[in-house]
Amino acid sequence: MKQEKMTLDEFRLSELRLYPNATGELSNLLREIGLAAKRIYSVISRNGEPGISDSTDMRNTSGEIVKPLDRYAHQELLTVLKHSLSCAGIVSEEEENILVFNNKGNNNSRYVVMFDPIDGSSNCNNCMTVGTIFGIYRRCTEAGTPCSAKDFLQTGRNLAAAGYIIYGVSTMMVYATKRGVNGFTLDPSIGEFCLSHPAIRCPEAGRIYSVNESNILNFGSAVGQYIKSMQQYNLAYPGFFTARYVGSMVADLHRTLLEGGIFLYPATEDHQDGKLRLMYECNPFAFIFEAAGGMAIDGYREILSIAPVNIHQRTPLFIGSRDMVTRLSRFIKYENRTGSGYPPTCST
Ligand code: AHM
Ligand code: MG
Repeated sequence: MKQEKMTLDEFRLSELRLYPNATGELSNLLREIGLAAKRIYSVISRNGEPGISDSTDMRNTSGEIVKPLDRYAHQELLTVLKHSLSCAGIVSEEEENILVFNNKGNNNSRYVVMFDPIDGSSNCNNCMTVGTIFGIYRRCTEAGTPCSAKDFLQTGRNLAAAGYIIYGVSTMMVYATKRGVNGFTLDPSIGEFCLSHPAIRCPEAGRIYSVNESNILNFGSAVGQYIKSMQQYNLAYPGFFTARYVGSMVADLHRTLLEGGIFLYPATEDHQDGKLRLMYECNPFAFIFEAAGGMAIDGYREILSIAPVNIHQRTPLFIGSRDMVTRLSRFIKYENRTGSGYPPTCST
């Protein structure tokens, strides 16, 4: 008889048995995030839910377009996390300030959660892949009190868990703890995420680069030279490197995690900090990639070592297979040392 795959809950229970003192709060959080994801998936898969696709777009405090689906997903995550009593407060891309769940039950929780409810939402209307990204911190303030900014403004290194949900051809939840990275595919027939990708490792070597190449002339010369060096390599070895860019970070990074490669979102002349957000986009992915053997830097430092000062701050991001990120960082170091671009024909 065919062996049924373990559900997310069964998997968490099997992990909990290894830690007799664990409270199960982290497992509750993952279950609740999974529940919100199923509700979001249900709306996305119907693509045309009245009041979601029809409403007018708004703008957030950074002037970016907020789609009705962004608001819906934000509200679903907020509600499940508040009800779960395992979360003391949240930070969301869609909310300017920290939301403190200041009541007795939530104050007793040891965790806070940061999330981007729908990443890549500009792709929604085109039926393309989008995702949800989350990071979970253990509080540094005392349980029993309301959480505060201190609990959120921790380096990514302190994350207890981080993950994403990808709403694509199938819907998957991938999450990492320091123990490793596991992927669960939603089985709509039973409404459960089931273990489909155990112990994910990011291939050490990659051949796919993922970048919005239309901006290449605005990137620093090291990043531009790095990209050109791969194109020149292809003159001698056609097809060795290839480019893929969905424009939905969750989709581009899911592929990079499973197949290897590098994803680049550099600074440009007019956006010195890049576009992507440190706390709920870059840190969660940096944590996942490191747990899977990959690497994530801002060009100079490991993403996970950046001390945050603002919950919505941005950072350049270079992330993926260790060999590709390491090679890019050599281009950047060379440029810093000499003030000129790395000779693209230089051996790695
Ligand atoms: P969002 O959170 O507002 O959707 O923005 C983040 C998205 C990422 O998913 C994606 O990698 C990037 O923006 C694409 O930006 P660009 O269009 O500049 O290439
Ligand atoms: Mg985003």
